Amino acid sequence: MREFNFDGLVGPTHNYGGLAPGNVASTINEGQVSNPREAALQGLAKMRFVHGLGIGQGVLPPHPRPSLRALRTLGFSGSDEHVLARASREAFHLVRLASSAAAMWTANAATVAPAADTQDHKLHVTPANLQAMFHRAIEADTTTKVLRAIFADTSRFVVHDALPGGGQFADEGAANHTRLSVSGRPAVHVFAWGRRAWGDFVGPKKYPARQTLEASQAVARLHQLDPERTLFVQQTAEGIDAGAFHTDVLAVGTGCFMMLHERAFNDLRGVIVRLRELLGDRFCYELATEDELPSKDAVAAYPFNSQLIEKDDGTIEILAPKDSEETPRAKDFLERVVAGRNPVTAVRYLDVRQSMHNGGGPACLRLRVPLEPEETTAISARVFYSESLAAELDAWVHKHYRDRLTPNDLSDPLLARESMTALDELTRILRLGSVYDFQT
Ligand code: SUG
Repeated sequence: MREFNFDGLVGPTHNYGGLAPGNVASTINEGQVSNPREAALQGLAKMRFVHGLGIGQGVLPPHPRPSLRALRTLGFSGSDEHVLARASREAFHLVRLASSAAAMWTANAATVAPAADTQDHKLHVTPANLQAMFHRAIEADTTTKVLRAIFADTSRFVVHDALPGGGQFADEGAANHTRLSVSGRPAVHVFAWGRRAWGDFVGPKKYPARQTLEASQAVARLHQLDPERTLFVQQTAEGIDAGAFHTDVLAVGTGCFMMLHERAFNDLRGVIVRLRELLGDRFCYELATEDELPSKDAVAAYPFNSQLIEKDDGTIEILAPKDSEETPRAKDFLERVVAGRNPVTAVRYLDVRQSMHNGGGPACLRLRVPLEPEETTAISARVFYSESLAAELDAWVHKHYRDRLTPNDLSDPLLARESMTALDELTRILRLGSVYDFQT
């Protein structure tokens, strides 16, 4: 089995809408001028880098934005130009919501369980409903279509419907899920949640908790995971209130290793003890205390939103955002991890600043999909990274993307048209067929 990181290509409307309360970067950077071309190229550079390390790399396409379909469902009608003009005049904030390129953070696209872990030995994927926020909830339909176009072989893959609506089943996908494994033992799945729909809990006071326990439990059931090896842990209220809206802001894990902040989970000691029981002594972790690395710095610099790159020899390299290199406490922590008794041998820093300014680091930008060799060959869409695909995507970005976008530009009907033209062409490059509403 080999893990593929499916990165989201940043869309042509990438902008700073200030749309996500509880996501500090999104709030701070509201209204800034964005550079969609640079954002997309930073994403492609990350894919090239990871692929160069010998790691499986895939790509997921952006969604049509502004979503004229979303605006139509809200009562704006007529031609595309009419819809956009009237919505801009009467309810510009809805245009902003319908224009977010947030589908780029594919850690929120879905939760995945590899065939090795499921009862029916198929790979299970549940697209996230992203109920917590409108600008993200509109992703689920297209995500489902795209994932079904890629994981089309129903003898091997099950792409479920997103969980049904209602805030009780709010699901944010893999950003709240970690799969851990050591050779010789079945894997363990850790699902984290921020609130529960039924039953008491102590939640955050300042910012919203997005994922519900009930959603996590439903995904685990759909994926036919072994209940004995599935943990449901609560994100701390303090962590969410510090800006850790998803678990992957304060914790990351792969194989036998986890790197986490003490404000990641409630009952942290209990969680560690249970992981040791299930995974044995080879499980190891590095923990940052609030003293060593204040959660404020962790949220600003995203050291836990690193990708952990597992090499064939079992060693791990940390792929951290450049912002962590520039934040002394975050950098010191990462260097301590490299020096520690664990499989980590190096940290490398990457510039994904366009994404970071909206609260999305390296780990947010990718969906992990562990695939068997036969599963890889069963996928006919051209979504696996190669130098020739990268060169085409690079040229495609240069051809279609603007290098400057202000909030007011979102009302420009030409931008909507450019975005549709670009995405239509992209589905041909990626051999996805028709997956967008404007194509049907
Ligand atoms: O849902 N930002 C995204 C960032 C998602 C990061 N993903 C993970 N942690 N896995 C969010 O908060 C901001 C959009 C704006 O403000 O324009 C936004 O939606």
